Amino acid sequence: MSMAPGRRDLLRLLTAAPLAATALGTAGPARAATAPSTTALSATRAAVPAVAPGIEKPLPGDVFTIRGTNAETRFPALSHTGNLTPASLFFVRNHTRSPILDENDWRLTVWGGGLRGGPVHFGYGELRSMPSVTRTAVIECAGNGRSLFTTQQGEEVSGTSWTMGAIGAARWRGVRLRDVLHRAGLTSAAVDVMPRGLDDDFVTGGENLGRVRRPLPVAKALDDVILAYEMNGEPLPYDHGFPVRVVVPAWIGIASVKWVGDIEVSDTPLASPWNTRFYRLFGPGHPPGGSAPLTRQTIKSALELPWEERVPAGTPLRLTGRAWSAAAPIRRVDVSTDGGARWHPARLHDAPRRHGWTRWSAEWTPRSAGPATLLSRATDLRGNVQPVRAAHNTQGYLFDAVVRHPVTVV
Ligand SMILES: Nc1nc2c(c(=O)[nH]1)N[C@H]1C(S)=C(S)[C@@H](COP(=O)(O)O)O[C@H]1N2
Ligand SMILES: [Mo]
Repeated sequence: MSMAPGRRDLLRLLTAAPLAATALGTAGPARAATAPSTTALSATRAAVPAVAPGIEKPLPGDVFTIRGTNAETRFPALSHTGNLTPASLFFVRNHTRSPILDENDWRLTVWGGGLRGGPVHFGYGELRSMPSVTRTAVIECAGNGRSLFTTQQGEEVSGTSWTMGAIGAARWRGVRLRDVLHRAGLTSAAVDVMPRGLDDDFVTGGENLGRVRRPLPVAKALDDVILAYEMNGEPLPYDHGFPVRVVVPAWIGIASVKWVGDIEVSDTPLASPWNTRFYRLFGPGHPPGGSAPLTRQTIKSALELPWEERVPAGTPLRLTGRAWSAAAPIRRVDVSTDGGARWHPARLHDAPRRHGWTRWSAEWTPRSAGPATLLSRATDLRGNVQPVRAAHNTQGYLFDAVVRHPVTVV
């Protein structure tokens, strides 16, 4: 089912010639040799394209911070965007590298003991001809905000040092996973389904964990999950799962498997390293074997302002940002410009909505020169409010605390 490496590299050359250099493991002359600083955001930054091994799309330095095989969206870059994140600004989280697949060679195999028979195959054209749905959903990494466990709470965590930009919102079009499962002969005995990506095996610490895959309970699979082939009205870009990815609304990003090649449907519970070792809460305060596998994302808000921005005293400033919650639409956002002593309601620019984010703004005239700390605190319609502190866990998942954003008034 997967293509031989030679063929894949050839396709890569043919379809993405100017960007193929990283895929072949050589430094291409057209690409910058060094990535920009991966430290805190800074107001002065050249728009130098950076290189992340295995990412196909351009990664301008004023839009992305490269973190290993991943690219984080700089929050200030979102201030020019609306409710949807253009694919060119959407963060990329790759365990290995983006495979370049050909939709004509691609097919989806659905198999396992939870089906009447099988395996059953679906071609790209076949999926495209099935009834489609379009829905807005954010994809947000479970580790979004992870670095703040350390910088804000003084706690040690492992994993990619995201700030707040491992998130994007898009309009996804595709078929309901439910329809595909029913066509494949789903039985009432099925308990878990496990989509698996066609990207390379993930090798960590010398151990091969196989291809990215994570079980999904049948109840969620039959609810609102889609097999998406379009993002914001265009075919999926290579980096975001072309030709087809899973989109699991409200759940942590790992559930939304990119480049899906097969889906196991099982009548017994399934396991993979992505629901046993990773994506549970470990550490003091959590059960010895870790919490239950993580499902839903949490609540957050962030300013579209460079970290440690210098702002002039006496000049009115419009602070803008975004807030989002996987549990319910955002009801309010409060802002403090004095380190959390006094709070004022921000103005919301989007009607309360499920599965998207809410833009907000607040006016501020900085008074006295010196360091200041800006905070925003989101509340959703279920009454979830961002706490002062996020619950520590060794892998730094589900950071939800109010972010303390440093600026200097000059
Ligand atoms: N096949 C495959 N699917 C994957 C991943 C991956 O590395 N391989 N990364 C996951 C993780 S951890 C996240 S957060 C999201 C990121 O989606 P994006 O790169 O489109 O933003 O994809 C998920 N799906
Ligand atoms: Mo992730």
